[in-house]
Amino acid sequence: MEKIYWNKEIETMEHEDMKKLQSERLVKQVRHVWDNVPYYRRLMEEKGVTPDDIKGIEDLHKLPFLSKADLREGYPYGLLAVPLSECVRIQSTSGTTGKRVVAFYTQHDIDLWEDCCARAITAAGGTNEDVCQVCYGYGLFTGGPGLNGGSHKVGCLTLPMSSGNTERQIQFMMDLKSTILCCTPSYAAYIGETLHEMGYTPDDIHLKAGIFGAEPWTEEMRQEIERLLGIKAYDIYGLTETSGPGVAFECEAQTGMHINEDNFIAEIIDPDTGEVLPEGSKGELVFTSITKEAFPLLRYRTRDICVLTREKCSCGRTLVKMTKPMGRSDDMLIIKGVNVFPSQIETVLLKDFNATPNYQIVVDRAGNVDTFEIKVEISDEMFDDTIKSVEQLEKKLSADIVQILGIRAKISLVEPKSIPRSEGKAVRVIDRRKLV
Ligand code: DLL
Repeated sequence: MEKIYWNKEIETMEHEDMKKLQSERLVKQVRHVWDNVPYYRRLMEEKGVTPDDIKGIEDLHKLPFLSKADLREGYPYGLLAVPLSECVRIQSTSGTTGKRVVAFYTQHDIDLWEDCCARAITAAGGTNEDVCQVCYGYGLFTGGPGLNGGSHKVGCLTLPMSSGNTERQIQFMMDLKSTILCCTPSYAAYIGETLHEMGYTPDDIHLKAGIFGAEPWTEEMRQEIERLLGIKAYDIYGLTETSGPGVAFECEAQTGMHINEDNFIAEIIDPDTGEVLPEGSKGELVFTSITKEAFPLLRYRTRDICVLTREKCSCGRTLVKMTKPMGRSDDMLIIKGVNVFPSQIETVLLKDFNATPNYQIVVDRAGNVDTFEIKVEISDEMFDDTIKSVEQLEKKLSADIVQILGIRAKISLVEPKSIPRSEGKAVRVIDRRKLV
């Protein structure tokens, strides 16, 4: 029989038992950071909490939050909780918005992380019969190393491709009969596009599933990738700070991602007040890592906005599910004084195009006034259409943007293939104002 869980006991554990396990681990973890990380001890003292106050998960809310700013302040060794001699690896964020965050791992931490990724691969139907092509970046980025490790654990034949050289990716995919593809959703779409351009169809490849994450993607994009590659596309979530991909993963139901609660306690808070919100509310996701040794995080504010649900899942897993992140509390652009989330723009594009086209939001400043442009790539068919119909589309998009955002954007419909494709995370927003 096909194996559908990597760790059945954990993945289908009764919620009450899971809470007990989390409580035990939390108590131990709090003691560990108090004893070994002066930075944490100071934060806890400032909040008037000691390890004796934390008797279980019900006391979690007493602990201080940790943010990216703390990690930057502590850079590079300030939050390390074990001697360097016990660490075997670092990984790091791309550092596009400031100083890099460096995360440390003991061998035990690597094992747990790879185990989380193995759960994701198994949930996507992966077994030791599979050929798993990993096209996330390798190196400091966690995508490649994480899925690579998970794929080894499952026993798949692993192709450590990293990203780039798309035609070669497709050649390998055909020659080695890859069955599982791991990369960012934007790169998956690009691989699909290239496959068709090379004159092939999904019947020419052997892929059955893809595990895509590291950036926001919509249901429509899922359908598009599934169509282009003839696969089932599964979401995977994680962040460098909490180890990397595999904090949460999607199952066959494809209705949100199960959080690996034996390793991470999830909370949803109001991003403005820090208040913990009841289950089912939309808010900022906060994680406490209860099994990591080298770089444990207590109540780490991810800035990702989502909803948690405990509704029964058809796959049988009892692990809480998170929705796709709906934006980031720090992703918000303020253009001409108006709050704008890139996801709002994507919603308009979806409606007017029936699929998410390639697009880029460009914000700049002329004198003291913000300029706001949305570049949208049109398809080959539309490019051949009359100028009049293109103008009509431009007008419609412009009107819909005003309706949703309340401000006007310059809409530029651009030629097919003129917006650079991404082999890693797609760059959707170019805010030139920050460079000044
Ligand atoms: O992106 C880890 C990862 C690698 C996840 C491969 C999945 C697959 P960072 O570079 O530190 O780590 O970026 C973390 O990316 O806070 C989210 O905002 C975003 N993100 C990650 N996964 C998803 C997803 C990796 N499935 C940040 N959907 C997170 C939406 C995601 N956003």
